[in-house]
Amino acid sequence: MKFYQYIDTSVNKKLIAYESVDNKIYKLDISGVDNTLDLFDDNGELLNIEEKNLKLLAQNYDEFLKLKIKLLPPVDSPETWAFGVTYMDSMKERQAESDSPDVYDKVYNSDRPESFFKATYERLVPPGGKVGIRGDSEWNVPEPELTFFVCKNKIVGFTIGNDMSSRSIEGENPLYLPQAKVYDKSASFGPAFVPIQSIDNPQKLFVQMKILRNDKEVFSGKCNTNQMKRNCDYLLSWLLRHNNILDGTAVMTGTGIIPPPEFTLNPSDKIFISIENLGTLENEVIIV
Ligand code: DO4
Ligand code: MG
Repeated sequence: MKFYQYIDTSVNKKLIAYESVDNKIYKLDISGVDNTLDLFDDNGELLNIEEKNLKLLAQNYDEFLKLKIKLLPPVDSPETWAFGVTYMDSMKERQAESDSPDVYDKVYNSDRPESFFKATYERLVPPGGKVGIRGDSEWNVPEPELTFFVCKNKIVGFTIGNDMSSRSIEGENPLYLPQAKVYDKSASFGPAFVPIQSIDNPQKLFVQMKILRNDKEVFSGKCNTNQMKRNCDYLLSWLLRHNNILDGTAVMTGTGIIPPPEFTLNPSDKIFISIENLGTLENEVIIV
């Protein structure tokens, strides 16, 4: 089961689509449900979807994309937060790029994880939209990350996140992290909201990223969320400490795929991030 948010461009209306287990896509019509957050009751439990609420739109996701629609972020997340250095490979790569390698080793081995604020809703790039690389950064990468959603302080579902990052700015000085991570068009997630009930084990999901330049593959890499040092529940428990988390908040859980040091993104590159059972998030790159 998956949910999408989209604009029907023929009537300029925001709507919700529901993908059933047999991959058919339906328009969801429930009175009082205007966005995916309305699907949750006061305890953060998902409403029952009944056949009478569904109208067939497309036989599958590819057909859905061919309709007169524009995808939106699958949840109206008021805030997006992110964790870092949750995979051994991420720790090693940051050490290699930095003049201060010890901070990464320390955070990887501490109880307290690294978390940072990534984006407000207005700053999010929708699925299929253009993500940014900074005009003042020479070394830029996408970071493919399992992303969870929080409602009533618990994890209610998952999606695919792209934590766009400047390696040169962070590498120059770890205190520049907010500039390396938070700038125009630096965050995207989607395409679907997948309720937690539809995911057997979030700590055992295959993650893949490929990057195309002029239709040729210039990078491909993979990892599995079972390589995360800290699981999603652990990350959430730290995020909630002394910190009021709003319903619908999205949380990126760190990258396990890092392109080699000689790789940097170019404008017009196309990024494809796939996570098992969650779909594929596509973004093109522009300079901001
Ligand atoms: O320390 C930098 C942030 C790391 C990060 O975003 C990641 O590991 O995904
Ligand atoms: Mg990251």
